[in-house]
Amino acid sequence: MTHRLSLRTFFAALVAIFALSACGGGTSAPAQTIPSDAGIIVKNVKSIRFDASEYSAPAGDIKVVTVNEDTVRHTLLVVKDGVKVPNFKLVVAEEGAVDVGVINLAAGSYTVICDVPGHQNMKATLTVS
Ligand SMILES: [Cu+2]
Repeated sequence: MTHRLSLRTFFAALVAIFALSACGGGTSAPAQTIPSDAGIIVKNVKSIRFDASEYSAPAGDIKVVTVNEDTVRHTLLVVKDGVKVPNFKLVVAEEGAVDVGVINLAAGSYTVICDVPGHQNMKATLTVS
């Protein structure tokens, strides 16, 4: 009896979720938007590249925003002297997706990469000063 009720609750919740996502303003675009206090904005554009080869930001906590304007999944990692900055990875799974993360960087030269297999050409310089 309890099992049957919880199953019914589950399906009711599922229906509610579908109803909510269907009423999201008439488009299928994700709800996430680009924050106005972004430190750097990296756009993934067609085909399999970043929108710029160089980005820059002031040292300290940097709000990194990645936007997917491509049709495949992309990631964003920051590399210093060949070593990935730990615990920082942004993922934009599909077109229109936005991901945001804060990374604390000292002044220096970094590389922004996407680690999706086959995307090794996605590299840009990040100059922190
Ligand atoms: Cu990529």
